[in-house]
Amino acid sequence: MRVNIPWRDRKAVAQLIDPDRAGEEMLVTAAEHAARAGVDLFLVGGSLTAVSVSSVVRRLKELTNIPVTLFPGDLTQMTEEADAIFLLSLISGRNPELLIGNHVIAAPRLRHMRDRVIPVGYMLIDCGSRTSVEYMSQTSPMPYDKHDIAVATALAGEMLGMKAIYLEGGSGAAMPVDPAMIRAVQSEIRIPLITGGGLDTPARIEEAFVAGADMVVTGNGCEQDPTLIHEACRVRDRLNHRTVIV
Ligand code: 1GP
Repeated sequence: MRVNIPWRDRKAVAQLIDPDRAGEEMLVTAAEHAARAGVDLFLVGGSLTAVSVSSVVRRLKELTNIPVTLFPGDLTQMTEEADAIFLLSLISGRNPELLIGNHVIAAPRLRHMRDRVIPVGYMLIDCGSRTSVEYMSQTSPMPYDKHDIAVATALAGEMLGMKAIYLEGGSGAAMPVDPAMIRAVQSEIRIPLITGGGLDTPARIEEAFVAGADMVVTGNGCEQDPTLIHEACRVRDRLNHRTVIV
């Protein structure tokens, strides 16, 4: 099954499942809500996992028809069970392992699923709290208000062949990526723009979409309040169906 990244004519909602918090009850609840809400995509992955990502992906696929994309925090999270895999290059950082080293190690295993690999330029933005991604990647996040650096980095990612740019505030971020940064990046790149981290209210999700995000990712917020995913999908639908009367 091929997963299309939503392009700029249609906004999408992705729900992040942290494998370490994905017990049976949580997965059943998340799957039920996501299916009813009309979630476009599950992302599965985390900065550090102690459980089998394969079994989480398999269970989600048993429970719903929603496509599951891997969002691997490290090489141990690679599995062929997923419909697609975000091959993340941490282009905001200067850790060579996360720019090419891990990709070389993963490539022989990914060779058989290369049609399902989506290269993503992953940019970590400082959103007010020290995040697991920052520590685990041993990279500095990009300053919150340096929009010009974000634009230049995203453009470089696009020119290097990335199929999407992900502006990441970090899971549980105090505040989401600045909508002004989303707007600045979106207006310059031609590939889809994904953002996540701290999108835990419908208002924050709407702001990210309106600023130009093609796909929003929400994780913690849905774990704490399963109704958030319904609100997120309603915001998406309203914006997707909005017609401009001239
Ligand atoms: C993290 O962007 C995702 O990679 C989701 O973040 O858990 O804060 O929603 P939250």
